[in-house]
Amino acid sequence: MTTETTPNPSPRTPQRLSRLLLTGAAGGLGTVLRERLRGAADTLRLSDIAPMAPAAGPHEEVVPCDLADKAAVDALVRGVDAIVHFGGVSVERPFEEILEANIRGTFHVYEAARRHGVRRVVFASSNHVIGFHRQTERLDADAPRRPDGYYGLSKSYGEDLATFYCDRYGIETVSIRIGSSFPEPRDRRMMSTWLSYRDLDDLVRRALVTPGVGHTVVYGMSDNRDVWWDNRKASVLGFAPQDSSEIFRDRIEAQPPRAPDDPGAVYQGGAFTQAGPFGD
Ligand code: NAI
Ligand code: 15L
Repeated sequence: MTTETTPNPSPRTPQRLSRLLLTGAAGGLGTVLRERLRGAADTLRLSDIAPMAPAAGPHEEVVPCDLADKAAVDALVRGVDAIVHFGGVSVERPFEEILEANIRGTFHVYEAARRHGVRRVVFASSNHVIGFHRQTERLDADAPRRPDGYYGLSKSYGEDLATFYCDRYGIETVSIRIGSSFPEPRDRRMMSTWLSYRDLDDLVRRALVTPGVGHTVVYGMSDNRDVWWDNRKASVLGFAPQDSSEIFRDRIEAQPPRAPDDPGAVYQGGAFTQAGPFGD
């Protein structure tokens, strides 16, 4: 169910937003988007539980918030037109940590969106929603999910929240199943999963303004040579990545080869499939 229609279609998202909320703004991708989304809205509201540097500049406001705090998230969302939800635990961790930041946190974001009439969310989902699929498989957005840990499960739940809030309240979401978004790929697996910052920026902007997305799931990857994911079901976004991991191939292939049974060579989610258990 990629592009689900909603019984109560939302009004078109305006091309220029008055106030845009970015959660996770102090993180790796938040820092990138803070810079790149400048100008996408009159005011960018930046939020994180971690300290933000630099402090708010022109057309920015900083609102510290723990996503696990429902009342605080409600106040955070008041007055915004759209939400780019990138905050949360971004790696595999014990369930209790994931529960607070990602599961409760994303629920709080959608509840606040409902209460304050926000019509559009861009959700940082992850390839770890489908991480236990093998690298020999080709997946589109309707492929069965195979989360590779508590983290992947939390992103899968986030996608389900997006579907529910679309069907029930007409809040539209683009869930971006981000592959690996770093300055450059770090290993052979990331040659397939890499998403450049330029392509991430383009995808987030499209996700914010494309009308009629319902709940669309899109894989966040650049135009890499060997990919596992098919984005045709997200064609409404018109996303055509500009970058490719190919320019890094020589450097990556100079790394020692992986054993054939190394999870990084077997599963789409790579080493995440082997994280934990925690606290035994
Ligand atoms: P990151 O870990 O650098 O940033 C996440 C931010 O969320 C951090 O600044 C952290 O302080 C904040 N955060 C954590 N718990 C919080 C809480 N309870 N309340 C408020 N803020 C909280 O991660 P990164 O790489 O910037 O990823 C951003 C988003 O994109 C995450 O949701 C991650 O799961 C997702 N993603 C990233 C990928 C990547 O390749 N970088 C791949 C797939 C998904
Ligand atoms: C993710 O979901 C993580 O947030 C990021 O740190 C990377 O590990 C990425 O997936 C990946 O799979 O490479």
